[in-house]
Amino acid sequence: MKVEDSKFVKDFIKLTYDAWLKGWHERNGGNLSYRISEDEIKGVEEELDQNSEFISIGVSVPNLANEYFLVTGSGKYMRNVKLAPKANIGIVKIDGNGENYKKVWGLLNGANPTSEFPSHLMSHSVKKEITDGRNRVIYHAHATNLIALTFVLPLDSRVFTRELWEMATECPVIFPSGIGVVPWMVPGGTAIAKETSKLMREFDVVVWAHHGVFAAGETLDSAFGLMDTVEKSAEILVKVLSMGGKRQTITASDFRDLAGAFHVTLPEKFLYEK
Ligand code: 2HA
Ligand code: ZN
Repeated sequence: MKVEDSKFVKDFIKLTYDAWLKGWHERNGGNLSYRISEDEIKGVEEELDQNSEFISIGVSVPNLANEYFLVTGSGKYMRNVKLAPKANIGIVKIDGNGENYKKVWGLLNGANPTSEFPSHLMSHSVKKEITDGRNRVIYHAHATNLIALTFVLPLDSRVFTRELWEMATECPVIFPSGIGVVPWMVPGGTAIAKETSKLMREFDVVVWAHHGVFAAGETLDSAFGLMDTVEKSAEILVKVLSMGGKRQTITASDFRDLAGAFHVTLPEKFLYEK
């Protein structure tokens, strides 16, 4: 099968365009990676070029050895992926040590994987380990309202989680483990990759202060849906704060009732009395 005809590539492209329409991907902002399954890669094997050079990743991810990833290109625009997939996204293969990658499809004209590839791969590494391989997607967006909140709320996971849970009843059910927060750091490097992947042990959503958000998911739909839910909740909070703040809200004891009814575990550290 042609790479561009396979379902995982079509689903990946759909996410990039939906996300552009959301307004989260100005210029080359944001990036996406998908860990391809063995069956999916077998289906497109004939179109892969295994002869390219290995390039250093900059981080070590031994449990991703020999895995294939579909990834957006560095400097590429989400809005252009749909128009010219082969120039804007590509498939890379990790080497047997988890320290180098090579391009096997796409990323035409010398393009490289996203500048945030270290953060993507270190987060994939953690998520693969703790979900028994079920997690396949890491998605970074410049979600407007979440970024705005990082200028106003304390940069504390307990506060972000609790405030965003309060903004829509379904939130604690969609992200019961809460939201991690990384203080401002230089993007694109290994330090922010380490910090993000550490938080990915506990959370599926990690906010980068004054920059954006990382979301993890088993499918492209679930990662996008998670980003969409968290950003919607942030939008409501921005509106509420702009209207002078809450007059009433969902209480800690309401959340305990919700947890019982929906069979989710909500960590008590987020249900503090205010
Ligand atoms: O891809 O979003 O964080 C550009 C970025 C860097
Ligand atoms: Zn970014």
